[in-house]
Amino acid sequence: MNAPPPDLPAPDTPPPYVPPKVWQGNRANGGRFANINRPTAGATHERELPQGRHPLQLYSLATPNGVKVTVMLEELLALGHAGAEYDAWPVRINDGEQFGSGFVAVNPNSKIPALLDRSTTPAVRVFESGAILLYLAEKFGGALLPPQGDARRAECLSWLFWQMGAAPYLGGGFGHFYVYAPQKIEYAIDRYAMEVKRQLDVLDRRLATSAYLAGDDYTIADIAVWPWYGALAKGLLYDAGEFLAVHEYRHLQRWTDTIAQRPAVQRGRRVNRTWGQPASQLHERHDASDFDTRTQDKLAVGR
Ligand SMILES: N[C@@H](CCC(=O)N[C@@H](CS)C(=O)NCC(=O)O)C(=O)O
Repeated sequence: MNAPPPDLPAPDTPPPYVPPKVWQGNRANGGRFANINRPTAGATHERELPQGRHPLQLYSLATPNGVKVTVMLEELLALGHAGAEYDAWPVRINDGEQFGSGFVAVNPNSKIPALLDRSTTPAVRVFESGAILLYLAEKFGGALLPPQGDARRAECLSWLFWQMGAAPYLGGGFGHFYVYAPQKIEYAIDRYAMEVKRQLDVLDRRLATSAYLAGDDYTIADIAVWPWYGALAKGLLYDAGEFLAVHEYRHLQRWTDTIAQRPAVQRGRRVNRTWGQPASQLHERHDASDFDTRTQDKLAVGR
């Protein structure tokens, strides 16, 4: 068979996309989250949020962004801050629950996690996981945050904000094009794989000279970075461990393993988790005893 002449595209090459003058959107683009993605903000339906008995109400899901906050709350409780007791409610983002009026009132950006602190009047809403970590650290006497005026605080906040800026390249960039996009686009996968490898190297070099990101102590910077880059380092995100050769980042591996052993981390990972092993799923958390009695495996026995 003759090869096509060099100036014609191969038969299975889609025609090049020419953007129109004004973007219209194409809801049937086949992407994984096409049913919840939309170009406008605000509520799509009326729905009140549930409220429990504790001052802190968390509306979340056990994605990397959600896990940051449940780990933080479990760490605060482990440090003896009884005021950090919380009710955690799952928000099923694949079903569009983040667009309910109650949720939008707590987070106008319609993304988990969102926190409502009812210990003050009026109640305080906090959204964006980094802001929630900082809010909780300050609320509980500077827990897991180096003191004001100490150079380690600047280092901690630098890594905290690094995570906020970096992770969208990992999730929205690499993860999206490597796993979720309807077609594998070499240009996009290459671009974001390169950036994610660079980020892994940034972390690895820092952790070669420092036990934790801000120095000798575990802080909110580690709590923010671990759910994303620790999971990636263990091949748990996007099934991309081999593709990104994550085993090469050995200081990152050491840090990831150390943090994974913390009991508060092991508890926090299970809160608002609605997939995976039944024993790893605690859909709602209202009390410390729920870890022993209300995971999905335990509830199944009682049914
Ligand atoms: N920068 C935000 C990102 C939050 C975020 O992207 N949350 C995702 C889940 S991990 C979400 O709620 N997605 C639902 C949507 O985009 O509609 C944060 O750190 O809190």
